[in-house]
Amino acid sequence: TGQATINGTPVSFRESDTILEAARRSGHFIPTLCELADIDHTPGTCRVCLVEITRLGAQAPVIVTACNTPMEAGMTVRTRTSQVREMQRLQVELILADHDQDCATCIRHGDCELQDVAQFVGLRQSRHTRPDWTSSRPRDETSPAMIRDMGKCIRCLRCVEVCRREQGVDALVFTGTSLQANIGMRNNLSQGASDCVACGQCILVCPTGALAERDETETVIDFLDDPDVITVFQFAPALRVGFGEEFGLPPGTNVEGHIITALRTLGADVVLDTNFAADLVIMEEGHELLGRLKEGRRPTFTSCCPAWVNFAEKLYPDILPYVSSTKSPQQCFGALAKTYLPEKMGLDPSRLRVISIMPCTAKKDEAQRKMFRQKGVRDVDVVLTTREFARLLKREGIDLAALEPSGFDNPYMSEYSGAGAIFGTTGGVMEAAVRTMYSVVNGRELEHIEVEDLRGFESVRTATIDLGGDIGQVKVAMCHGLKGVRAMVEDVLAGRTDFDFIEVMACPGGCVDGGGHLRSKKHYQPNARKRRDAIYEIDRQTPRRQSHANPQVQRLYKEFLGQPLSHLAEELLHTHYIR
Ligand code: HC0
Ligand code: SF4
Repeated sequence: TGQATINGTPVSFRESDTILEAARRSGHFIPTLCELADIDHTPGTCRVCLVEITRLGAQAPVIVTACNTPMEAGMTVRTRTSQVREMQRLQVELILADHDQDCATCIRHGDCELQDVAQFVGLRQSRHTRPDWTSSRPRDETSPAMIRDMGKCIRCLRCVEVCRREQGVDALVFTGTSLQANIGMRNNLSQGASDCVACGQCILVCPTGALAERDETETVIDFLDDPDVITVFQFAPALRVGFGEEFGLPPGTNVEGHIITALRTLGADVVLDTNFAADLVIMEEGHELLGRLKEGRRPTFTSCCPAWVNFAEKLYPDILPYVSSTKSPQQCFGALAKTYLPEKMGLDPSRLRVISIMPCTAKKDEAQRKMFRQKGVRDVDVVLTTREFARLLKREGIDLAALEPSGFDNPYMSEYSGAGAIFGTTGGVMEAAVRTMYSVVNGRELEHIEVEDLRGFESVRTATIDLGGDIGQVKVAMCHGLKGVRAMVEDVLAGRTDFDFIEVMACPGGCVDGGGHLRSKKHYQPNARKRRDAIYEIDRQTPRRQSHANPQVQRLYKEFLGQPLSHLAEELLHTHYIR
């Protein structure tokens, strides 16, 4: 509610607006390295958002940082004067002087916000780089999922903000001063030993190559290249609705068919779907839950999100007895891919390598757990995040958008129901479970299978569902984002709740906004709504919408497992988490 001018154009602004906010809304770009839309950043940290302002009645202009200077009526703002550009260049030079500039080998090569800003301000020479630059800041490789390369860190503090305020884990801290200033793990621990749960949310906001997944694309190329190896690929429910963005397709485009073609182009031997295993998990977890309800054991927490399992193990081990014993879809898939699949297809299991593509960093960690091995052999051999898969395609010269989509052709582990598809968004596992449990209890299908009460974006949502029969009403909750999860766990441990079933996804939004998904340079969580709408659209388009109606799941039980919770099912598809 005021008037000012930016670059000679009149703009109106709201009372609380900073110069950055008003400029952005009126289409004037100002570079930022610490600020990122929708996170609560520490203003004035990177100091590249410099602008020239002349206040009403002032004699001369001054240079200020746009992110923490409020708009004033009658103010004149200029973002591109030669003095502004000169000062921004100096600022970027100073950041670069204390930054590992081995850009050609960096995981962010060609996709780095620091490079973008250096180009924007017109920096052509970096005068302060010493040829013998070595960082006193460590490279931490102790997490199975991620690498922290602190020589590349510019101390923008976005990661600290996200870990603390969005996730409530608070594993990251600012340490030291001056040239020793650094982002470290709390209590000076290594990442592996720290409270970090490998959710990867900090990676999504890092502007440089300082935080990244552990890159395993080389291993996948080795497998593809080895004539003795049979590669079996699975990809996650949420991958297909977020991956097209990297190749210029509109957010929310379903690129399932493109991904299948891309994998075949790479030379994959067998292309299958994690959605199939999501249906299977509903069969196992649904029956497990009904059993627990009859015994009066409550609540049961879902177990398919590995960052949540890490969180429970590290921070709230007392909650572990309440976590479902059913393995995640990724791990159920792996266990069957090394037993059922080779039996059916006549393959030598020792030659199989299972490769997952997941929008998740913690899935790397999950796949390495000792409990998810049979006779020492991993059920899932390697996990690529969405970002690594994009990198792999680019390395191999494959443009996803130019491919002709194709379909699955495997009769054992590729078909899925709408219930399996919606696992990729918060509330999806719950909705899928309700559809199947209702049918088990009543012997008929739920009339309105789209359960609106379970859909939404609030970090904790609750509902009461009538399952009928001898079960009756159940109270359910869905939490996403670890901050809400922490509050829920504390309530449960203190006996303040009466929930029967609680779905947990560590990442705010669920897998559609997973910490292994593509990064956006504009927002912390880009396109969440569109990805999620696309997932619900897949559900609507799928001929069968309940997990128990999946013909390949029915076949698996008939020809291999027997029934849900059978001895073999327990052996392959269940685990337990130890305090
Ligand atoms: Fe998810 Fe999953 S839904 S965790 O969010 O349950 O990553 O997409 O693959 O395993 O299915 C991620 C997504 C999966 C698993 C499934 C679950
Ligand atoms: Fe925090 Fe998650 Fe990053 Fe670990 S991975 S430091 S828990 S945001």
